[in-house]
Amino acid sequence: MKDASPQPIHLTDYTPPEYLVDDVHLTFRLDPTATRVLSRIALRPNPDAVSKRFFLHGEGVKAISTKIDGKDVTPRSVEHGIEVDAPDAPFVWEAEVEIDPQGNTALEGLYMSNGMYCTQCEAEGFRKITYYPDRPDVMAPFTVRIEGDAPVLLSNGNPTASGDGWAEWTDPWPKPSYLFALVAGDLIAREDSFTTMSGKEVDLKLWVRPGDEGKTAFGMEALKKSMTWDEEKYGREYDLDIFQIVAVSDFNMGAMENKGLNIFNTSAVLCSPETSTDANFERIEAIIAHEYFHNWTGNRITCRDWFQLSLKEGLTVFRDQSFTADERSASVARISDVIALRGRQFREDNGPLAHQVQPDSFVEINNFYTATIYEKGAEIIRMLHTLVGPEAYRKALDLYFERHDGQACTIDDWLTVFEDSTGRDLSQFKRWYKQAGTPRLRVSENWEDGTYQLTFTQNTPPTPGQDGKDPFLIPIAVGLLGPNGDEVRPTEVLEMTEGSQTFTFDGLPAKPTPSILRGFSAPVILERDTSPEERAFLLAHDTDQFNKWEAGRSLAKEVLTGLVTGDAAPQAAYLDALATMLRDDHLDPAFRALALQMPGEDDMAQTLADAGVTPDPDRIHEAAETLRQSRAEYLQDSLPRLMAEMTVDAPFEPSAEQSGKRALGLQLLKLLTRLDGGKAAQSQWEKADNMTLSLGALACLLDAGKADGPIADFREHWKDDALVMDKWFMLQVGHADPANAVATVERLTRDPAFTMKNPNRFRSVFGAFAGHPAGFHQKDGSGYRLLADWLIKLDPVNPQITARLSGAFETWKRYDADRQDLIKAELNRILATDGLSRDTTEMISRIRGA
Ligand code: 0A1
Ligand code: ZN
Repeated sequence: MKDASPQPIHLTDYTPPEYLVDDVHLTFRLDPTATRVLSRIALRPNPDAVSKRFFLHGEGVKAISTKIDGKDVTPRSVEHGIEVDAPDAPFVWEAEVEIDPQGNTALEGLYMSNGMYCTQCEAEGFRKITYYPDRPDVMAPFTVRIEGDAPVLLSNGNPTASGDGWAEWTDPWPKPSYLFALVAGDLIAREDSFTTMSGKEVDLKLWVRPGDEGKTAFGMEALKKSMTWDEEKYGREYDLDIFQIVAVSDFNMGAMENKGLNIFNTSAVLCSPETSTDANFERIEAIIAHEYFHNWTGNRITCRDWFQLSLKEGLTVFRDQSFTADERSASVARISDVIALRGRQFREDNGPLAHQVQPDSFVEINNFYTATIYEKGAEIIRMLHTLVGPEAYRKALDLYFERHDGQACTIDDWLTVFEDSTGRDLSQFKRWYKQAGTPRLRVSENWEDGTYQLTFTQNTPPTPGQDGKDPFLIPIAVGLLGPNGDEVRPTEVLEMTEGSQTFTFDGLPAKPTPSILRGFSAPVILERDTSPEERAFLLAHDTDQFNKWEAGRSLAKEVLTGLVTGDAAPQAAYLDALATMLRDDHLDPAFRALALQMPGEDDMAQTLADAGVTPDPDRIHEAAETLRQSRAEYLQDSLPRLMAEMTVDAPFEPSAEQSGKRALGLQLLKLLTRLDGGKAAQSQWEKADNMTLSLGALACLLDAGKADGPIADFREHWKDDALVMDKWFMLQVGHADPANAVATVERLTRDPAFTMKNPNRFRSVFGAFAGHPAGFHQKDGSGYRLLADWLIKLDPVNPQITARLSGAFETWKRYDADRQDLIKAELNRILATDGLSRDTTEMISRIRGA
């Protein structure tokens, strides 16, 4: 519902809860349109409270009865809930309310997906289930009784009793309401077990809809690996008798870490070689790890309030990234993480949605599940890890768990733990949480009489509401290479604390070539005037895999910039360096695949904008096409041999090794398609026995304009598999010729399999459209109009997804005045929509600016 002017909430307004909860009993009498929720909650006044007001959140719930200590009471309706006169002593609150799961299309609270009941309570969904102090600093043990005719009835914790048509679950660990979960439906489980480090047996169950059992094996293995890893690397043991995962088709996000009962978007857990790509497998493994790791970083220690969101998310992303690095190739994982960081977080930090990792205020918390909170938050933890070193990091984490187990904490608590355990003063480091924007780090060098100096200057551009910024503490990992390519100084971490600072290296026989910001040791933009020869040298010799890749990437961007701004043909030196790298069979194929991957068109648009050039999406697209063609022609002779080397003969495994070969093989196939018009792709399409290779071949056939038959066959073959159909939609949008992109999207929205109600399906079309800059940024504004039309239609159905996808417009200030006018008109049209949700109102207003 439209709030006239949604009011922000401020971090500084935090006050402790007036009442604490000792115990929660819930009974659910399930019914698709009229579920009854009975609650019995034991409360007591909080001695630390500053007021005595008894307030309970509650939104869209119909009260049937409300009682205090057994006596009827009449609550007063206030914003977001109710107020009641309550004793200044412990008491029991009881309520019976009615809710409508079927009518809940926002997928927040209790809703129905594919005939099953499920919940999503983070951040503020519990208040749509019943009256409750729905804030993360109120933690309580829950007992839940579910009554319903579904064969499977689940909630958090351990099963404590059941009978015909009912089941009871008890979660002994005090938790905030956002971690509550309930699932009921016709489900079947893959079952397994895990013995923890202290010898306790834990039942593991992965619940799916009948028919999906064949897609659960990998997820279960990933879960067991995650449990082992958390014991080995962080000393964290699981703490209930059972751990369950449920796959749900309609879900706004990837997954949710509800205590003992994680709920997953089907796309984030279900996979099989026939239906899923290597990238799907890798993402699933990471998400399962992420949600499992939340059991300690999020659940046992949670957030005091939502301004502390990155306390659990940044840390848990860092943990899942470390897990992936350990399970797969560390350097490949790091490069992939940085590509994602730049693509999403740098983009956010550069535009109207830039915000602090710890914001000072927000309107709708759902709009703050962002790349900044998650990915930049993880970068901050990584810098801390770099600065203190792995042993001190582990000691600090031990102290964190010991000191704060069972508490709802702040980012300050976290930093204090590090200060206490390492003796370091982290007050300057804290600026990473409080200052938004991506620092630009300029570097210059000086070589004189055997002394080498690097001078760094940092500068962070203004972001909305924050003009001047103080210098950050930046860990800069540097190594030096000698003229023959040998490493003359191994990696050393320089700690930059000033706005401008010089570091000196003595005793070098010759002027070295620096390798700066190794491993991407800080989330900054490094600016350095350097020659293509030097970058080619680093691409050939750097021992740091990240910087080796980075050298190739910056060369490619330079070539693209030349093509966009001046028609300069790609230099042979660049192509030669690329070819040498590609043929180097000491290099992991996964690394080579990443090194061959083109810089994204959105990334190029930002790079040009940073250099003061107004980006033209069509020209960028054409430049990328030209570069691809040059690469294909230059590498022509190497392609057959390399492709043969990348063939996997063994049965499909989603391992790092096999997936690396397939990734490089597909990059090569793309090049070959430009030369053979799709012949090789057609043959791969016919032979492929796994989704990675079929989808890769189909993408090439689309590029070659030879996909009509295969697209129809694919649809027919996979029409009953929603996750594969999502790929079918996404691929056609992503590979549409820019001039046809709008028409392609329009056609796909008329496909009978398109629906607005399923977030995965909607995103597969409109997320892909927003991710295709040359298709979206039509000069006549038709792309903007189309997206705005659909956002307006989606908003009343699902405000969260609408708000999230409005981020497609966040880069609008980069573009020319005509495009800006067209976008602004669409932003205004969306904002003028009657009844626009608070989520979308906030996002579009922030994007548009004052
Ligand atoms: N905490 C989950 C992500 C999540 C966040 C919000 C949601 O609804 C608004 C749902 C899930 C995670 O980090 O995985
Ligand atoms: Zn998370």
